[in-house]
Amino acid sequence: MSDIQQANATVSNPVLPGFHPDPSICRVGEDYYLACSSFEYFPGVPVFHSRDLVNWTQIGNALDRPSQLRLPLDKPSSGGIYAPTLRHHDGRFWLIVTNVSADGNLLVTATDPAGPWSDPVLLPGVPGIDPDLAWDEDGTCWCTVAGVSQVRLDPDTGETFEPPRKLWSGMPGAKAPEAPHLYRIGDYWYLLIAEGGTERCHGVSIARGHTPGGPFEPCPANPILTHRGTDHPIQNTGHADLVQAPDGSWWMVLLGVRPGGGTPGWHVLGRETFLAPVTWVDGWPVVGEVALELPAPAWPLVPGPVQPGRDDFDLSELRPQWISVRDRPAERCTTKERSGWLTLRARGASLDEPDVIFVGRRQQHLTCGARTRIDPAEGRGGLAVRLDEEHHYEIEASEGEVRLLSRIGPLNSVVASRPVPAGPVVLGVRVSGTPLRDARTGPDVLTFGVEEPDGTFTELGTLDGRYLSTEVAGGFTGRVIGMYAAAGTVHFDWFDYEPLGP
Ligand code: 6LW
Repeated sequence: MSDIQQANATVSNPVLPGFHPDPSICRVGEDYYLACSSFEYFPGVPVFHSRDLVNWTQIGNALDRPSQLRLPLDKPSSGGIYAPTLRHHDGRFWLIVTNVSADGNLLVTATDPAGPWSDPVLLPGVPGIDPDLAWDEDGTCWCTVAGVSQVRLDPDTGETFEPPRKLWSGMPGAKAPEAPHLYRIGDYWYLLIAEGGTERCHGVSIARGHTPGGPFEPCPANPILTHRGTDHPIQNTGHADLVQAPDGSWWMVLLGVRPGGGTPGWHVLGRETFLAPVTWVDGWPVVGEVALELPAPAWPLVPGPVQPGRDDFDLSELRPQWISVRDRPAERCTTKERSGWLTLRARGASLDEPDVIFVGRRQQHLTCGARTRIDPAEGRGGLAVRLDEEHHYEIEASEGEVRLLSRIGPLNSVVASRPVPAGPVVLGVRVSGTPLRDARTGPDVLTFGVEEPDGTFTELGTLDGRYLSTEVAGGFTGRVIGMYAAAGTVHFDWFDYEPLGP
């Protein structure tokens, strides 16, 4: 690319679309690594790699063994894993995170961020959520958590050296001072936090001091980032982390949402990871616009490997983007039983159950399609769009019949059904935008159907997408589209995901 082309080029935000909240980033040489929250899903804490801050490839999940990630069945969705901090120190990657459903704060390490990551060191002396790790010049490790408070700890053993001590906590009276990250930059220690809560009032503020424990002087321009009270297409901006590029420029990764429809606006993809440029004025960071299109960075872009739209299930292990609800027992979920197929063996009897056998991937685009070819000869299962146990739509096949099912809060419905010939059948869902009719127009619609042998798509029904949004369902996640078993054993030949827009 010539310099002129590069100067005029833009790149798209979010850089990690779909349910990828609470991003934490670090750089090692020319390589960037980023980790996100994962809540009730197993494996947990997706880890990504990039060479340019724009193109990200998932290289693994930090918590991918049951010994690292306990997600008990009696703990609700949107529990589990909250807000990691990822750092590189002393030749190792360090990831500190909270499991609100089981173990509290814990720390894992790896020499290769693609894994394997260690078994967890538990941190009973670290209170609360959103733990951060920072090391000072003499090697002391400082752990700062939401609230905002701080303890010194030994990251190898998890031992803490004092009771938590309260620090600067943002604007007095503001809700939810959280997501602290502490950095040594130039002459100061900077304490970056989120405040206002992860909803429409979310924002980012910063303070600085001469020692990692403060006292801290707040930035006169706080909040340094917020979209509260604006009609910006990206809302809820907050929970940020800073990184410096090799050329000396600074960048912020943060979470935001893209609400759709009328009032109050519904976001369906969860909280996504956005990128923004940062400059420094008078020793304070100034955040550039968090826009859907950003001026491209000043270096050549390095797209990662092309992600195939179709998974043929021809590998012995599932690719890292596939996630399950709470656990994934090998005897119930395997590509080793029928070559080139994913086999799911039912446990929970439907997606209403916390122990449903489900394998899905994040919906990453506002408009998209997904299809799968299922063989239901020995059971019943299908293709689902899941927000949580109480909010999901699915098209379900059993031998000779296909049904469209919806669960919205306490209401379960069979929306439609039709006979199908015996044998494997292709199930599909298309997510489309809706023209704004009036203030009550929802964000999108989901059309489910069956693909005929000649490739035509026969619709079974279209459902309003608002019921699979965070504003309706609550919680911290976003839509996940995938395959599940409801009875007996079902086999899936392939799964296609196709973006149809941003
Ligand atoms: C996370 C907190 C937040 O712990 O939401 O937006 C919580 N920020 O920092 C769950 O993601």
